[in-house]
Amino acid sequence: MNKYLKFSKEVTEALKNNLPLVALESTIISHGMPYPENLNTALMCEEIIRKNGAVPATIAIIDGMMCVGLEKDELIYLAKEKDQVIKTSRRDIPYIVAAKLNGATTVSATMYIASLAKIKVFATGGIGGVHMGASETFDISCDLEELSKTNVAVVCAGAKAILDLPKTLEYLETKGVLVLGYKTKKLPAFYTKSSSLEVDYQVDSPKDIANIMHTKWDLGLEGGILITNPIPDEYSLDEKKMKKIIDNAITKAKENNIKGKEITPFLLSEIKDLTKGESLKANIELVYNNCKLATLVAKAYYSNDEI
Ligand code: PSU
Ligand code: MN
Repeated sequence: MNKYLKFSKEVTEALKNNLPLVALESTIISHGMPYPENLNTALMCEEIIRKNGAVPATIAIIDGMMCVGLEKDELIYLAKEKDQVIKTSRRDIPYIVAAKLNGATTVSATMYIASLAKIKVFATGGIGGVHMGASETFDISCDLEELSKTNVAVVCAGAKAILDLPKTLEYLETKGVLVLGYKTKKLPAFYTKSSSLEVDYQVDSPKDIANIMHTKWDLGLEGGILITNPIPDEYSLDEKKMKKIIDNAITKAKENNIKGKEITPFLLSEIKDLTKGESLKANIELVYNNCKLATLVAKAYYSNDEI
């Protein structure tokens, strides 16, 4: 057992009894949403997973331990003390662990830690990707690299519309990452349920997704699978209106010289203000929707395992 890993009681029990687990990230708690919505969302995500028959494993680094499954006081800490919690991607892990610091894990770090714990399914909001202007800035999220090498299926609502979506899809293709659309052929764009871009394949049931996962890893094809799940119709925001707002937020980020890991949290918070909280509501709902699908996929994957 990895000496830097720590499992919660609930996750320990689940691993012992071979129950389906769903990983959750923590950057979305500390750096993706304001308090108290972040805490309520984190708790509700766990509840949705339990209610639908799997066990939630929220992942973060606390006092240098890579925690798989968090206690309520740890969630409260991540939600409230965001200034003391470092946004942690793959490259940050050794520093945060060695210095015994606290880290909220992004998609890349969460995938990596989930894979150490043998968790195969992970629910999030949107993955990081190729940023607008990347040909100049080189800003490409390491989430995409992680997807190419770590064996975890990630359920998301597509890539955030703050990103360059065509380039993000091209990058995923280069890296051999399979992109599936749940009940859709169009790539969902986070706040909006679709975009003009197409995913590789449409899949219509959790069982089909689980079969593809088993097949990929049985074949020895390393890496993750991206399952894109559109935001439910009733919460989907208007594409044209969002484009304007996102453009304004990106302009403001440039004017303020926001760079590197600060960009995504800055844009999310700007967009929330510009939409008077509408984007936050959409963000919360799409995460819930992803938790539900991830749970069904985890159940299908584990039941297939036993055959
Ligand atoms: N999706 C959200 N909210 C978030 C993020 C994604 O709805 O806060 C976070 C994820 O943790 C993702 C990270 O891995 O943003 C990407 O950051 P960057 O663009 O700096 O790689
Ligand atoms: Mn970046």
